[in-house]
Amino acid sequence: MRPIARTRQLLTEAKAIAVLTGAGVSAESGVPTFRGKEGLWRNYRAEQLANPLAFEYEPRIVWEWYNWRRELIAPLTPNPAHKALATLEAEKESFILITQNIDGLHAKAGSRNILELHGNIWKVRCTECETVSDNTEVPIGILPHCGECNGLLRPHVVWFGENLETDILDAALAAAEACDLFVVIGTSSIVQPAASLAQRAAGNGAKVLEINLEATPLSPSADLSVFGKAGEILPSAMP
Ligand code: BV8
Ligand code: ZN
Repeated sequence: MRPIARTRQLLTEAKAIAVLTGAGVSAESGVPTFRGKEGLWRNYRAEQLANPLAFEYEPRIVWEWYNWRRELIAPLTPNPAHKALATLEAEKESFILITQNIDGLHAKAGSRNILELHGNIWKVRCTECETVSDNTEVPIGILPHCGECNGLLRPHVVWFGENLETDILDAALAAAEACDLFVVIGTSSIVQPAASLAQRAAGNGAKVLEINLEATPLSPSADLSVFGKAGEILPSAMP
């Protein structure tokens, strides 16, 4: 059976769907991916800036990077892949969207049941009193401070070497175990623990469907890998 028809069959037959998305699902909206050539900023790699030590020693550079990303992302809109996932959620009795992305485009597209594994670029957290608040300023002041205690604010995202929020990770693990179809879209399946969710689902009897521009370490074990643009494949494979 042709890959798109097989994809449609899997999405139709599944009772409980869990989806994991990565930067590739926002690529067609204009958001640069991490490991693509445009993933560089002033010759830094994401791993060099998205880490607590960089923020401790160079908070100004880290905030400049996030500011650059906020200014780039603010005018962007959801693409057909985001919209197809919001439609699928409305149609399926059980659906959960787990995303590694921090751009907020899934919510903008109308998705509701979302787990943001790595946080959200439009939220900030006080490094002193831990208060989390929405902050959609574009541009944001380079060293923003807390209105409550004047502590230095940081992006409310998970950096390399930092643990994910326990309740969010637990919910993602539970979703992977409970689903009968786990769909992995637009991720290089390298970053842990997100990259282990598909195996967790397969270990509990779920089928694994991958939609990605290129092969990844997940591809050999997936039940089906469909290679191409998520914004083209998903809308054409809707139930
Ligand atoms: C943790 C938020 C426990 C910030 C991100 C050594 C020391 C310390 C840690 C580690 C270590 N070795 C391993 C680790 C663990 C580490 C890790 O996994 N490292 C990797 C690099 C090996 N993980 C962690 O540190 C995690 N925490 O493990 O805690 C711990 C504690 C202490 C010490 C050890 C362990 C925290 C990970 C979260 C990091 N934060 N982002 C920010 O965004 O600023 S990760 C970042 O990568 C983004 O969230 C991104 O989503 C994520 C994954 O990248 P992808 O989404 O997959 O993007 P990528 O560009 O890679 O791929 C895009 C794909 O899409 C490509 O395949 C492309 O072909 C495809 N594509 C492109 N266009 C399209 C498309 N597909 C379809 N359609 C298209 N149009
Ligand atoms: Zn504070």
